[in-house]
Formats: sequence, C-alpha cells, structure tokens
Amino acid sequence: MSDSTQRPDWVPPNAGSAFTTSVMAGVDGGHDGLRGQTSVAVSRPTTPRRKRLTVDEYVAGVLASDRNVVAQTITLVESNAQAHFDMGQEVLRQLIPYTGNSVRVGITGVPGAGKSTFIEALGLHLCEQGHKIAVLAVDPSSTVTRGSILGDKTRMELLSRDLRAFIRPSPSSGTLGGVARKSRETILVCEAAGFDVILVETVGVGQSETTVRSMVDFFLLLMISGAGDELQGIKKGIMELADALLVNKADGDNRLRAHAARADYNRALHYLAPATEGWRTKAYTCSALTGEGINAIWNVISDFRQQITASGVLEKRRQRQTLDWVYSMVEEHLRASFFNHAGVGSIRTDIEEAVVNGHIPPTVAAQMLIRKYEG
Ligand SMILES: Nc1nc2c(ncn2[C@@H]2O[C@H](COP(=O)(O)OP(=O)(O)O)[C@@H](O)[C@H]2O)c(=O)[nH]1
Ligand SMILES: [Mg+2]
Repeated sequence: MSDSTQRPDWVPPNAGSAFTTSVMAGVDGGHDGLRGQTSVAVSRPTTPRRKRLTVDEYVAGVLASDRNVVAQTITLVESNAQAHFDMGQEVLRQLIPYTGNSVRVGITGVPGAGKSTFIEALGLHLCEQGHKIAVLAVDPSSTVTRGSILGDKTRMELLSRDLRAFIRPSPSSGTLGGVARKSRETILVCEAAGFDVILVETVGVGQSETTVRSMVDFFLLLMISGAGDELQGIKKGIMELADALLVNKADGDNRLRAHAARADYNRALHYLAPATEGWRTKAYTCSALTGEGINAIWNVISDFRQQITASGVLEKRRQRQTLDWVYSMVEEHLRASFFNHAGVGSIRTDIEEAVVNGHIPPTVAAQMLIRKYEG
C-alpha cells in the first residue's frame, strides 16, 4: 500500500497544501486523450481555447457520454491547481452514484510482452460485441518514457479510431501514489460516462503492479515464452497478484514454446496462493497479433466476474480497495507534510549524518525527527 519506492530525500513540490501536491507537472502537458490530438505540440497553436465549464456542465456532459467533456473532466481531476482540485472533487462527488458498473481489468507484463497489442485486440473484440472500452495507463515514470506512451497510442491506432473506445495516457509522472489517485478518479469518470470495460495497463515498474492490483477487479499478467523468468521480472510475488497468466505471442514458430510455457506456469501456480478467494488462477495462451485466444480470455474474465459478484467477493474487494485508497491518500499527505516541514528540514542533515556514522541508532533518529515534526 505505501509507496516504498520513495527515496528518503524526496521532497514534494508545494507540499502541504493538499492532495494536489502528490503529482508533479500536472496537466501542463495538455494531452486530453482526444483522438487526432496525439500531435498536440504541433496542433496546439491552432486549437481554440476551450470555454470553461461549470460543475453542472461537467457532470451533465460526462453522464451524456460526451467525449470532449469526459476528456476535459479527466484533465480537471488530474490538475494540480487548488481551484481545479476543489471543482474536480465536486464533479466526482456528483458522479459517484453513477460509478461502479464496469469490469475493471489490470494488465501488466514486461515491456515488449505485447500489452498494447493485446489491449487493442481485446478492445476491438469487445467493441464489436457492443461494449464501451476505456483504456488507461498507470506509469509513474511516464515523463521519462513519454515517447513510449505516445508510441503506445499510435500502436492502438485502430482502437483509438473506434468511437466506442476511449484511450487515456498515464497522468504525468510523480509519486506512484499521486499517479494512482488520478487514475482511480479517471476510472470513476469513465464509468459514469458509461464505459463498461476499463482496461488499465501498467509496466512493471517498482510497486506499480501492486497499485494497479488495488484498483481493479481482475489482474492479468501477460508473459512471453523463452524470455526467462528473471528477465521478465516474474517474481513469485507478482504471480500471486494475478487472476490469470496469459502467454502471448503463441503464433508461428513460437506456438509450441508458448504452450509449453503455459504448462510450466500451470504447474508453478499449483503451489501459489490464489489472488482471489474462491478462484483458481490458471495460465492461458493467446496471440494478440492473430487474435487467437482473445475471446477465450475474455470468457475467463466474464466467468470470474460472474462468480465473484455472486459470492460477494467483488463487493468486499471494492470496499477494501476504496478504504485502501483513502489511507494511501492520507499517507501521501502525511509524507508530504513531514518532508516539507521546516523544523524537520533544519535538523535532517545532521540526524542523517549521525545515524549513518553510527552515533545514534535509527530508532532514536526516527523519534527525534517525529518529535520535531509533531512539536
Ligand atoms: N508475433 C507476435 N508479436 C506480437 C504479439 N503481440 C505483440 N507483438 C509484438 O511485440 C512487440 C511489442 O508489443 P507491444 O504491444 O508494444 O508490447 P508492450 O510493451 O507490452 O506494450 C511489437 O513489435 C508487437 O508487434 C503477438 O501476439 N505475436
Ligand atoms: Mg505498451
């Protein structure tokens, strides 16, 4: 739950004002998930300034599934400006009664496993079946890998042209907690707009799998055969988060290897605790390229959804996730407040030096810092 990737010397920007401090950079980059605006930097000067909407207009537009307003609402809740934050929270408050009616699916896997290709294949398949799909990304490193995010968008070219789909890149980089807050709120906005399948892609960076696990119903781990488990970063811990393992690229010469890998993973899964009470996590194969296995994995997800709805596990899971969300924001806020505290700042360097040189034990150092903060 807590963001253990946080470096101890991290100091949040403008810390102390509110949760708006949790993510740096905010919406200044200006991408709003609208089709045809991927080249925002180029088209921006000719784009007319948008009229500011009122809270009622945001709410009505989202409920009417107006794509422009959906995108603007997400931009609003992603904003770091205090005025936007307050307005965004009021919009969300009014949208809450219309949320919750989607299948939330998280997808992770190493870069190159085929997540984006898979999401496009699954997304198109679901659109054909009459679903409305929202694709979101959670990538706390997205400033660094900005290029690849845009690359992903162009890779999902067919899906992004489909009016039944809505693709939104990751919020700008910042702490994982900050990115997560925005993504959770984006999920709610998309649900209120009538998107009934939410696909959340994340690269396995730091704690991001755990974070995405904590915001979805079903968590899918995409694998490739022959890459070696160490290379794929598939630690036991991540397999234990998954509701299904999907060996992608089961096509051409790779087909047999993929099927062998599936059997191996199924054997390994026997020894692991399942991620979801009453559900057995299994391994499957697919080819995001040819589409083989895509329908089958959707059937697995649908069965899962039906089963955990009936058993009450879904409701319990979502309640726990909501509380986790609350406390992760509290933690995020306290951390920011601590590291921005002037008194703490004035003694930190000395205390850090004393503790690394063995002059005081870590516990005493922590007590001194906390006393300074609370005092
Ligand atoms: N042969 C084959 N190649 C695939 C498949 N899925 C993805 N790829 C290729 O693998 C590469 C990485 O895919 P991408 O979707 O960008 O992976 P991501 O980094 O996990 O999002 C691309 O060149 C894809 O064309 C598949 O099912 N079969
Ligand atoms: Mg990708």
